[in-house]
Amino acid sequence: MIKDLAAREDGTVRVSGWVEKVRDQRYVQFVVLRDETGAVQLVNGGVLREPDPENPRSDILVPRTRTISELTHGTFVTVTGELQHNERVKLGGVEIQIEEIEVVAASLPDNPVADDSGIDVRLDWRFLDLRRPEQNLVFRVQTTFLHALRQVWIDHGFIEVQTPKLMASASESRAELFTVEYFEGQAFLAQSPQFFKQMAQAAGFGGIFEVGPAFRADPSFTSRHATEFTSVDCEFSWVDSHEDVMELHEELIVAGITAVKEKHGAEIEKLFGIELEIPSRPFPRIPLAEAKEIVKERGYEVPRADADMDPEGERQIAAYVKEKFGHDFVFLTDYAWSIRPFYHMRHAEDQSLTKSYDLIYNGTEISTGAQREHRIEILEQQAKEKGLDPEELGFYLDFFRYGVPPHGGFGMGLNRVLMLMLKQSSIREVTYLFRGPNRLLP
Ligand code: AMO
Repeated sequence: MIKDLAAREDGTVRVSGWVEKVRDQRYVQFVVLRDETGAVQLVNGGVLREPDPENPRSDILVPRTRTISELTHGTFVTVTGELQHNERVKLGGVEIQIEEIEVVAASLPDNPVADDSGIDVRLDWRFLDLRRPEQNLVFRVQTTFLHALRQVWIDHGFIEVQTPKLMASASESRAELFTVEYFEGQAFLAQSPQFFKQMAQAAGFGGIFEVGPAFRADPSFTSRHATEFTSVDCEFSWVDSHEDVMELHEELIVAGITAVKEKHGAEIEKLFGIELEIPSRPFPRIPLAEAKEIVKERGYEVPRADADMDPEGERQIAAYVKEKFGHDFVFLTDYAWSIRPFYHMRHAEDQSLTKSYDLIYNGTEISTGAQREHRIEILEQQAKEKGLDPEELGFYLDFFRYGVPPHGGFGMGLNRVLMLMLKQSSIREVTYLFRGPNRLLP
Protein backbone atom coordinates (compact mmCIF):
# COMPACT_ATOMS: atom_id res chain seq x y z
CA MET A 1 0.00 0.00 0.00
CA ILE A 2 1.29 3.44 -0.87
CA LYS A 3 0.58 4.90 2.58
CA ASP A 4 3.07 2.42 4.09
CA LEU A 5 6.01 3.59 1.95
CA ALA A 6 6.98 6.56 4.13
CA ALA A 7 7.66 4.19 7.05
CA ARG A 8 9.85 1.87 4.99
CA GLU A 9 13.59 2.04 4.66
CA ASP A 10 15.25 2.98 1.38
CA GLY A 11 15.57 -0.02 -0.90
CA THR A 12 13.73 -2.01 -3.51
CA VAL A 13 9.93 -1.86 -3.38
CA ARG A 14 7.08 -3.07 -5.54
CA VAL A 15 3.79 -1.17 -5.56
CA SER A 16 0.64 -1.13 -7.64
CA GLY A 17 -1.87 1.58 -8.36
CA TRP A 18 -3.21 3.79 -11.11
CA VAL A 19 -1.50 6.62 -12.96
CA GLU A 20 -2.79 9.97 -11.81
CA LYS A 21 -0.38 12.22 -13.65
CA VAL A 22 2.60 11.93 -16.02
CA ARG A 23 5.11 14.73 -16.29
CA ASP A 24 7.29 13.99 -19.26
CA GLN A 25 10.37 16.19 -19.29
CA ARG A 26 13.25 15.93 -21.67
CA TYR A 27 15.60 13.95 -19.48
CA VAL A 28 13.39 12.89 -16.67
CA GLN A 29 9.89 11.54 -16.31
CA PHE A 30 7.63 11.77 -13.29
CA VAL A 31 4.55 9.69 -12.65
CA VAL A 32 2.16 10.22 -9.77
CA LEU A 33 0.93 6.77 -8.80
CA ARG A 34 -2.15 6.51 -6.62
CA ASP A 35 -3.92 3.73 -4.79
CA GLU A 36 -6.80 3.99 -2.35
CA THR A 37 -4.42 4.86 0.47
CA GLY A 38 -2.42 7.70 -1.07
CA ALA A 39 -0.08 8.83 -3.83
CA VAL A 40 3.63 8.53 -4.52
CA GLN A 41 5.98 10.04 -7.08
CA LEU A 42 7.79 7.70 -9.46
CA VAL A 43 10.86 8.95 -11.27
CA ASN A 44 12.55 7.71 -14.38
CA GLY A 45 15.87 9.25 -15.46
CA GLY A 46 17.49 12.30 -14.03
CA VAL A 47 20.08 10.20 -12.16
CA LEU A 48 23.36 12.06 -12.01
CA ARG A 49 26.74 10.61 -12.90
CA GLU A 50 30.09 12.24 -13.51
CA PRO A 51 29.52 14.58 -16.46
CA ASP A 52 31.51 14.06 -19.64
CA PRO A 53 32.90 17.47 -20.62
CA GLU A 54 32.52 16.48 -24.28
CA ASN A 55 28.82 15.77 -23.89
CA PRO A 56 26.79 18.27 -21.84
CA ARG A 57 23.81 15.87 -21.33
CA SER A 58 25.95 12.88 -20.34
CA ASP A 59 25.02 13.28 -16.69
CA ILE A 60 21.65 11.66 -17.41
CA LEU A 61 22.03 7.98 -16.83
CA VAL A 62 18.59 6.63 -17.50
CA PRO A 63 16.84 7.55 -20.72
CA ARG A 64 13.18 8.46 -21.03
CA THR A 65 11.03 5.53 -22.03
CA ARG A 66 8.12 5.47 -24.40
CA THR A 67 6.21 3.24 -22.03
CA ILE A 68 6.11 6.04 -19.52
CA SER A 69 5.39 8.72 -22.11
CA GLU A 70 2.43 6.71 -23.32
CA LEU A 71 0.95 5.93 -19.92
CA THR A 72 -2.60 7.20 -19.93
CA HIS A 73 -4.35 8.71 -16.96
CA GLY A 74 -6.02 5.98 -14.93
CA THR A 75 -3.93 3.07 -16.21
CA PHE A 76 -3.20 0.45 -13.57
CA VAL A 77 0.49 -0.37 -13.27
CA THR A 78 2.84 -2.33 -11.06
CA VAL A 79 6.21 -0.74 -10.50
CA THR A 80 9.44 -2.06 -9.06
CA GLY A 81 12.07 0.45 -8.07
CA GLU A 82 14.30 2.01 -5.47
CA LEU A 83 12.50 3.78 -2.70
CA GLN A 84 14.32 6.96 -1.65
CA HIS A 85 13.42 9.27 1.17
CA ASN A 86 13.76 12.85 0.06
CA GLU A 87 12.41 15.72 2.15
CA ARG A 88 12.07 17.90 -0.92
CA VAL A 89 9.43 15.62 -2.41
CA LYS A 90 6.17 17.24 -1.35
CA LEU A 91 4.18 14.07 -1.89
CA GLY A 92 4.89 12.10 1.27
CA GLY A 93 8.66 12.78 1.38
CA VAL A 94 9.54 9.69 -0.68
CA GLU A 95 9.96 8.82 -4.33
CA ILE A 96 10.62 5.67 -6.28
CA GLN A 97 13.27 5.45 -9.00
CA ILE A 98 11.62 3.22 -11.56
CA GLU A 99 13.42 0.02 -12.48
CA GLU A 100 10.54 -1.73 -14.11
CA ILE A 101 7.03 -0.63 -14.83
CA GLU A 102 4.38 -3.06 -15.96
CA VAL A 103 1.16 -1.89 -17.53
CA VAL A 104 -1.42 -4.19 -15.98
CA ALA A 105 -4.66 -2.65 -17.25
CA ALA A 106 -4.53 0.28 -19.62
CA SER A 107 -7.09 3.08 -19.58
CA LEU A 108 -8.46 4.90 -22.62
CA PRO A 109 -6.61 8.19 -23.02
CA ASP A 110 -9.59 10.51 -22.68
CA ASN A 111 -10.60 11.20 -19.09
CA PRO A 112 -14.30 12.05 -19.10
CA VAL A 113 -14.14 13.46 -15.55
CA ALA A 114 -12.25 16.72 -15.14
CA ASP A 115 -11.62 18.54 -11.86
CA ASP A 116 -14.41 20.98 -12.68
CA SER A 117 -16.95 18.48 -14.05
CA GLY A 118 -20.51 18.93 -12.85
CA ILE A 119 -22.21 16.36 -10.66
CA ASP A 120 -24.10 14.74 -13.55
CA VAL A 121 -20.94 14.02 -15.53
CA ARG A 122 -19.29 12.73 -12.38
CA LEU A 123 -22.20 10.41 -11.67
CA ASP A 124 -22.21 9.16 -15.29
CA TRP A 125 -18.58 8.14 -14.71
CA ARG A 126 -18.94 7.31 -11.06
CA PHE A 127 -16.21 4.64 -11.06
CA LEU A 128 -13.69 7.28 -12.15
CA ASP A 129 -15.15 9.91 -9.84
CA LEU A 130 -14.80 7.52 -6.90
CA ARG A 131 -11.04 7.34 -7.49
CA ARG A 132 -10.75 10.83 -6.02
CA PRO A 133 -9.35 10.68 -2.47
CA GLU A 134 -12.23 12.64 -0.94
CA GLN A 135 -14.76 10.26 -2.47
CA ASN A 136 -12.82 7.28 -1.19
CA LEU A 137 -12.79 8.89 2.24
CA VAL A 138 -16.60 9.23 2.26
CA PHE A 139 -16.97 5.46 2.09
CA ARG A 140 -14.26 4.81 4.66
CA VAL A 141 -16.09 7.19 6.99
CA GLN A 142 -19.35 5.38 6.29
CA THR A 143 -17.73 2.02 7.05
CA THR A 144 -16.34 3.29 10.35
CA PHE A 145 -19.62 4.95 11.29
CA LEU A 146 -21.65 1.80 10.67
CA HIS A 147 -19.09 -0.36 12.42
CA ALA A 148 -19.38 1.81 15.54
CA LEU A 149 -23.18 1.66 15.45
CA ARG A 150 -23.14 -2.11 15.04
CA GLN A 151 -20.80 -2.37 18.02
CA VAL A 152 -23.23 -0.42 20.23
CA TRP A 153 -26.16 -2.56 19.14
CA ILE A 154 -24.20 -5.76 19.64
CA ASP A 155 -23.10 -4.58 23.11
CA HIS A 156 -26.79 -4.08 23.90
CA GLY A 157 -27.54 -7.63 22.73
CA PHE A 158 -29.37 -6.61 19.55
CA ILE A 159 -29.74 -9.01 16.60
CA GLU A 160 -29.03 -7.95 13.00
CA VAL A 161 -31.79 -8.83 10.53
CA GLN A 162 -32.33 -8.57 6.79
CA THR A 163 -35.96 -7.96 5.95
CA PRO A 164 -37.51 -8.45 2.50
CA LYS A 165 -37.57 -5.59 0.05
CA LEU A 166 -40.44 -7.06 -1.96
CA MET A 167 -43.70 -6.49 -0.16
CA ALA A 168 -47.41 -6.99 -0.65
CA SER A 169 -48.33 -3.66 0.99
CA ALA A 170 -47.14 -0.12 1.59
CA SER A 171 -45.44 0.57 4.91
CA GLU A 172 -45.32 4.35 4.62
CA SER A 173 -47.26 6.80 2.44
CA ARG A 174 -48.89 5.13 -0.57
CA ALA A 175 -47.98 8.18 -2.62
CA GLU A 176 -44.33 7.15 -2.60
CA LEU A 177 -44.72 3.51 -3.51
CA PHE A 178 -42.91 1.71 -6.34
CA THR A 179 -44.96 -1.06 -7.90
CA VAL A 180 -43.24 -3.95 -9.67
CA GLU A 181 -44.67 -6.75 -11.76
CA TYR A 182 -44.64 -9.92 -9.70
CA PHE A 183 -45.47 -12.97 -11.80
CA GLU A 184 -49.24 -12.79 -12.35
CA GLY A 185 -49.71 -9.95 -9.90
CA GLN A 186 -47.82 -7.03 -8.44
CA ALA A 187 -45.52 -6.30 -5.54
CA PHE A 188 -44.19 -3.14 -3.92
CA LEU A 189 -40.62 -2.16 -3.12
CA ALA A 190 -40.15 -1.72 0.63
CA GLN A 191 -40.25 1.92 1.69
CA SER A 192 -38.96 0.96 5.13
CA PRO A 193 -38.53 -2.24 7.16
CA GLN A 194 -41.11 -0.82 9.56
CA PHE A 195 -43.53 -3.76 9.76
CA PHE A 196 -40.84 -6.40 9.77
CA LYS A 197 -38.80 -4.79 12.50
CA GLN A 198 -41.94 -4.64 14.62
CA MET A 199 -42.52 -8.31 13.78
CA ALA A 200 -39.23 -9.07 15.53
CA GLN A 201 -40.81 -7.70 18.72
CA ALA A 202 -43.72 -10.12 18.26
CA ALA A 203 -41.11 -12.83 17.74
CA GLY A 204 -39.54 -12.04 21.10
CA PHE A 205 -36.23 -10.92 19.57
CA GLY A 206 -36.13 -7.81 21.75
CA GLY A 207 -33.64 -5.48 20.07
CA ILE A 208 -32.95 -5.73 16.35
CA PHE A 209 -31.24 -3.58 13.75
CA GLU A 210 -30.95 -3.49 10.00
CA VAL A 211 -28.91 -1.53 7.48
CA GLY A 212 -30.51 -1.94 4.10
CA PRO A 213 -32.08 -0.35 1.04
CA ALA A 214 -35.35 1.57 1.16
CA PHE A 215 -37.27 2.79 -1.88
CA ARG A 216 -39.41 5.89 -2.28
CA ALA A 217 -41.18 6.85 -5.49
CA ASP A 218 -40.58 10.47 -4.67
CA PRO A 219 -40.21 12.60 -7.79
CA SER A 220 -38.18 15.33 -6.00
CA PHE A 221 -34.88 16.59 -7.26
CA THR A 222 -33.77 18.10 -3.96
CA SER A 223 -30.32 17.64 -2.48
CA ARG A 224 -31.73 15.35 0.25
CA HIS A 225 -33.98 12.96 -1.67
CA ALA A 226 -33.16 9.75 -3.48
CA THR A 227 -35.52 7.11 -4.85
CA GLU A 228 -33.32 4.45 -3.23
CA PHE A 229 -31.37 5.11 -0.06
CA THR A 230 -29.79 3.17 2.77
CA SER A 231 -31.97 3.05 5.84
CA VAL A 232 -30.42 2.42 9.26
CA ASP A 233 -33.16 0.98 11.41
CA CYS A 234 -33.60 -0.40 14.88
CA GLU A 235 -36.48 -1.49 17.03
CA PHE A 236 -36.58 -2.72 20.60
CA SER A 237 -39.00 -3.90 23.24
CA TRP A 238 -39.86 -2.71 26.74
CA VAL A 239 -39.67 1.01 26.13
CA ASP A 240 -41.57 3.36 28.43
CA SER A 241 -41.79 6.12 25.83
CA HIS A 242 -40.04 7.66 22.83
CA GLU A 243 -37.55 9.05 25.36
CA ASP A 244 -35.95 5.58 25.58
CA VAL A 245 -35.61 5.52 21.80
CA MET A 246 -34.00 8.96 21.74
CA GLU A 247 -31.52 7.86 24.41
CA LEU A 248 -30.32 4.93 22.35
CA HIS A 249 -30.33 7.09 19.23
CA GLU A 250 -27.98 9.63 20.83
CA GLU A 251 -25.71 6.92 22.13
CA LEU A 252 -25.38 5.53 18.60
CA ILE A 253 -24.73 8.91 17.01
CA VAL A 254 -22.08 9.84 19.57
CA ALA A 255 -20.35 6.47 19.16
CA GLY A 256 -20.45 6.81 15.36
CA ILE A 257 -19.05 10.34 15.21
CA THR A 258 -16.43 9.60 17.89
CA ALA A 259 -15.15 6.61 15.92
CA VAL A 260 -15.10 8.61 12.69
CA LYS A 261 -13.22 11.48 14.31
CA GLU A 262 -10.67 9.17 15.91
CA LYS A 263 -9.98 7.28 12.72
CA HIS A 264 -10.44 9.89 9.99
CA GLY A 265 -10.52 13.28 11.78
CA ALA A 266 -7.21 14.49 10.35
CA GLU A 267 -8.03 13.41 6.81
CA ILE A 268 -11.51 14.94 6.99
CA GLU A 269 -9.93 18.20 8.05
CA LYS A 270 -7.42 18.02 5.21
CA LEU A 271 -9.78 16.98 2.41
CA PHE A 272 -13.06 18.61 3.46
CA GLY A 273 -11.72 21.45 5.60
CA ILE A 274 -13.97 20.64 8.54
CA GLU A 275 -13.37 19.69 12.12
CA LEU A 276 -15.83 17.10 13.33
CA GLU A 277 -17.61 17.94 16.55
CA ILE A 278 -18.54 15.16 18.91
CA PRO A 279 -21.99 16.07 20.21
CA SER A 280 -22.61 16.22 23.94
CA ARG A 281 -25.42 14.22 25.53
CA PRO A 282 -28.31 14.67 26.02
CA PHE A 283 -29.14 16.28 22.68
CA PRO A 284 -31.59 19.17 23.00
CA ARG A 285 -35.26 18.13 22.75
CA ILE A 286 -37.97 20.58 21.70
CA PRO A 287 -41.64 19.71 21.15
CA LEU A 288 -42.57 20.42 17.53
CA ALA A 289 -45.27 22.98 18.46
CA GLU A 290 -42.74 24.92 20.54
CA ALA A 291 -40.14 24.69 17.77
CA LYS A 292 -42.62 26.26 15.35
CA GLU A 293 -43.17 29.14 17.80
CA ILE A 294 -39.42 29.66 18.12
CA VAL A 295 -39.03 29.68 14.36
CA LYS A 296 -41.93 32.13 14.06
CA GLU A 297 -40.28 34.47 16.53
CA ARG A 298 -37.20 34.36 14.32
CA GLY A 299 -39.35 35.66 11.47
CA TYR A 300 -40.18 32.46 9.61
CA GLU A 301 -43.60 30.84 9.66
CA VAL A 302 -43.94 27.20 8.66
CA PRO A 303 -46.54 27.44 5.87
CA ARG A 304 -49.21 25.10 7.34
CA ALA A 305 -49.88 25.12 11.06
CA ASP A 306 -50.66 21.37 11.16
CA ALA A 307 -47.71 20.44 8.94
CA ASP A 308 -44.28 18.97 9.58
CA MET A 309 -41.35 21.38 9.70
CA ASP A 310 -40.38 22.35 6.18
CA PRO A 311 -36.69 22.55 5.17
CA GLU A 312 -36.43 26.27 6.01
CA GLY A 313 -38.08 25.63 9.39
CA GLU A 314 -35.51 22.89 10.04
CA ARG A 315 -32.67 25.25 9.21
CA GLN A 316 -34.11 27.96 11.45
CA ILE A 317 -34.60 25.70 14.46
CA ALA A 318 -31.12 24.26 13.95
CA ALA A 319 -29.67 27.79 13.90
CA TYR A 320 -31.52 28.56 17.14
CA VAL A 321 -30.24 25.38 18.80
CA LYS A 322 -26.69 26.10 17.65
CA GLU A 323 -26.85 29.64 19.08
CA LYS A 324 -28.57 28.64 22.32
CA PHE A 325 -26.99 25.26 23.10
CA GLY A 326 -24.00 25.10 20.73
CA HIS A 327 -25.40 21.80 19.46
CA ASP A 328 -25.58 20.39 15.92
CA PHE A 329 -28.45 18.03 16.76
CA VAL A 330 -31.97 18.57 17.96
CA PHE A 331 -34.84 16.17 18.59
CA LEU A 332 -38.17 17.67 17.59
CA THR A 333 -40.71 15.72 19.61
CA ASP A 334 -44.41 15.06 20.03
CA TYR A 335 -45.63 15.43 16.46
CA ALA A 336 -49.34 15.90 15.87
CA TRP A 337 -51.24 12.66 15.25
CA SER A 338 -52.62 14.20 12.06
CA ILE A 339 -49.18 14.13 10.42
CA ARG A 340 -47.82 10.84 11.74
CA PRO A 341 -48.34 7.26 10.53
CA PHE A 342 -51.01 5.04 12.07
CA TYR A 343 -48.47 2.91 13.97
CA HIS A 344 -47.21 5.74 16.21
CA MET A 345 -48.46 5.70 19.79
CA ARG A 346 -50.43 8.71 20.98
CA HIS A 347 -49.95 10.39 24.34
CA ALA A 348 -52.47 9.07 26.87
CA GLU A 349 -53.07 12.56 28.19
CA ASP A 350 -53.32 14.27 24.78
CA GLN A 351 -54.60 12.15 21.93
CA SER A 352 -53.76 14.83 19.39
CA LEU A 353 -50.03 14.22 19.91
CA THR A 354 -47.80 11.20 19.28
CA LYS A 355 -44.88 9.82 21.25
CA SER A 356 -42.59 10.48 18.32
CA TYR A 357 -39.67 12.57 17.14
CA ASP A 358 -37.58 13.64 14.21
CA LEU A 359 -33.85 14.12 14.61
CA ILE A 360 -32.36 17.16 12.88
CA TYR A 361 -28.60 17.29 12.17
CA ASN A 362 -26.99 20.51 10.93
CA GLY A 363 -30.39 21.76 9.80
CA THR A 364 -31.79 18.68 8.01
CA GLU A 365 -33.96 15.78 9.16
CA ILE A 366 -32.01 12.55 9.36
CA SER A 367 -34.40 10.31 11.31
CA THR A 368 -37.88 9.56 12.45
CA GLY A 369 -38.55 7.57 15.58
CA ALA A 370 -41.40 6.73 17.93
CA GLN A 371 -42.93 4.48 20.47
CA ARG A 372 -45.32 2.25 18.50
CA GLU A 373 -48.89 1.41 19.31
CA HIS A 374 -48.85 -2.22 20.45
CA ARG A 375 -52.44 -2.56 21.72
CA ILE A 376 -54.38 -4.26 18.94
CA GLU A 377 -57.74 -2.54 19.49
CA ILE A 378 -56.17 0.91 19.42
CA LEU A 379 -53.90 0.02 16.53
CA GLU A 380 -56.85 -1.21 14.46
CA GLN A 381 -58.76 1.93 15.31
CA GLN A 382 -55.80 4.13 14.30
CA ALA A 383 -55.42 2.31 10.97
CA LYS A 384 -59.12 2.85 10.34
CA GLU A 385 -58.82 6.56 11.22
CA LYS A 386 -56.07 6.90 8.63
CA GLY A 387 -58.31 5.22 6.05
CA LEU A 388 -56.05 2.17 5.61
CA ASP A 389 -57.23 -1.15 4.22
CA PRO A 390 -57.46 -3.62 7.16
CA GLU A 391 -57.21 -6.54 4.74
CA GLU A 392 -53.93 -5.35 3.26
CA LEU A 393 -52.61 -4.79 6.79
CA GLY A 394 -53.97 -8.12 8.06
CA PHE A 395 -50.59 -9.84 8.26
CA TYR A 396 -49.20 -6.92 10.30
CA LEU A 397 -52.18 -6.62 12.64
CA ASP A 398 -51.93 -10.37 13.30
CA PHE A 399 -48.61 -9.82 15.12
CA PHE A 400 -50.48 -7.82 17.75
CA ARG A 401 -53.27 -10.35 18.16
CA TYR A 402 -50.70 -12.70 19.69
CA GLY A 403 -49.13 -10.12 21.99
CA VAL A 404 -46.31 -7.64 21.38
CA PRO A 405 -44.57 -5.86 24.27
CA PRO A 406 -44.34 -2.05 24.33
CA HIS A 407 -41.65 -1.12 21.82
CA GLY A 408 -40.15 1.65 19.76
CA GLY A 409 -37.48 2.38 17.22
CA PHE A 410 -36.25 4.69 14.53
CA GLY A 411 -35.25 4.83 10.88
CA MET A 412 -32.30 6.96 9.84
CA GLY A 413 -31.19 7.88 6.33
CA LEU A 414 -27.53 6.90 6.18
CA ASN A 415 -26.84 9.00 3.10
CA ARG A 416 -28.23 12.09 4.79
CA VAL A 417 -26.07 11.51 7.86
CA LEU A 418 -22.94 11.34 5.70
CA MET A 419 -23.94 14.42 3.71
CA LEU A 420 -24.47 16.47 6.86
CA MET A 421 -21.48 15.11 8.75
CA LEU A 422 -19.10 15.92 5.89
CA LYS A 423 -20.98 19.13 5.00
CA GLN A 424 -21.58 18.04 1.42
CA SER A 425 -23.99 19.91 -0.82
CA SER A 426 -26.01 16.88 -1.91
CA ILE A 427 -26.83 13.30 -1.09
CA ARG A 428 -25.44 12.50 -4.56
CA GLU A 429 -21.93 13.20 -3.29
CA VAL A 430 -22.09 10.57 -0.58
CA THR A 431 -24.18 7.82 -2.19
CA TYR A 432 -22.20 5.04 -3.83
CA LEU A 433 -24.58 4.98 -6.77
CA PHE A 434 -27.28 7.60 -6.60
CA ARG A 435 -30.80 6.78 -7.74
CA GLY A 436 -33.20 9.60 -8.56
CA PRO A 437 -36.18 10.22 -10.82
CA ASN A 438 -33.94 10.57 -13.86
CA ARG A 439 -31.03 8.35 -12.87
CA LEU A 440 -30.90 4.57 -13.10
CA LEU A 441 -27.37 4.36 -14.50
CA PRO A 442 -24.67 3.26 -14.00
P1 AMO B 1 -39.25 8.28 7.39
O1 AMO B 1 -40.18 8.14 6.24
O2 AMO B 1 -39.21 9.61 8.06
O3 AMO B 1 -39.60 7.23 8.53
O4 AMO B 1 -37.80 7.89 6.93
C1 AMO B 1 -36.74 7.80 7.86
C2 AMO B 1 -35.51 8.54 7.35
O5 AMO B 1 -35.13 8.02 6.08
C3 AMO B 1 -34.56 9.05 5.30
N1 AMO B 1 -35.31 9.22 4.06
C4 AMO B 1 -34.76 9.49 2.86
N2 AMO B 1 -33.47 9.65 2.51
C5 AMO B 1 -33.22 9.92 1.21
N3 AMO B 1 -34.18 10.01 0.25
C6 AMO B 1 -35.48 9.85 0.57
N4 AMO B 1 -36.41 9.92 -0.39
C7 AMO B 1 -35.82 9.58 1.93
N5 AMO B 1 -36.98 9.34 2.58
C8 AMO B 1 -36.65 9.13 3.87
C9 AMO B 1 -34.61 10.32 6.11
C10 AMO B 1 -35.71 10.02 7.09
O6 AMO B 1 -35.59 10.77 8.27
N6 AMO B 1 -40.54 3.83 9.30
C11 AMO B 1 -40.15 5.18 9.63
C12 AMO B 1 -38.99 5.21 10.60
C13 AMO B 1 -39.33 4.70 11.97
O7 AMO B 1 -40.25 5.26 12.59
O8 AMO B 1 -38.66 3.76 12.44
C14 AMO B 1 -39.75 5.89 8.34
O9 AMO B 1 -39.53 5.31 7.32
O10 AMO B 1 -33.37 10.48 6.76
